[in-house]
Order: sequence, then C-alpha cells, then structure tokens
Amino acid sequence: MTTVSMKIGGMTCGHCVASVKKALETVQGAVVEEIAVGSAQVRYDEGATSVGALSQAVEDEGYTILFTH
Ligand SMILES: [Cu+2]
Repeated sequence: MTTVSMKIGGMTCGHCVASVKKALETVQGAVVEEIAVGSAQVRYDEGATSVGALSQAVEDEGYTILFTH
C-alpha cells in the first residue's frame, strides 16, 4: 500500500468533501485516510489502482487536481 496526498481545486463546502470522498472510495483498492476542503490523503494498493486513476475519479466529479505528492 502507498499513500498519496492530493491538493484539489473547486472544493468549497461539506458537499464537495462528501462528493470527493465518495468518488475516491469507489476506486477499487483505495482507502480515504483524510479528507478536507481542498485536500485528500488516500492509501491505495498499487496493484489495483494508480494516482492517475484516483485523480481521474476526482476530476470526473468536476474538481481539479492541483498537484499530488
Ligand atoms: Cu461544496
């Protein structure tokens, strides 16, 4: 398992937090460890998913990945 921190644009409120959390949790192999307005920390199985797939799930909800590390 690996952890990635994401800075996310477009999140403004608790609804956004819930939407991003749900989007990340639907990615197989991903566990949301921390989430707040503008950021998320996700632990994930490298054999099941990738930072690219996690980022795509967030962007599909209408938010922007500013950077990951
Ligand atoms: Cu919101």
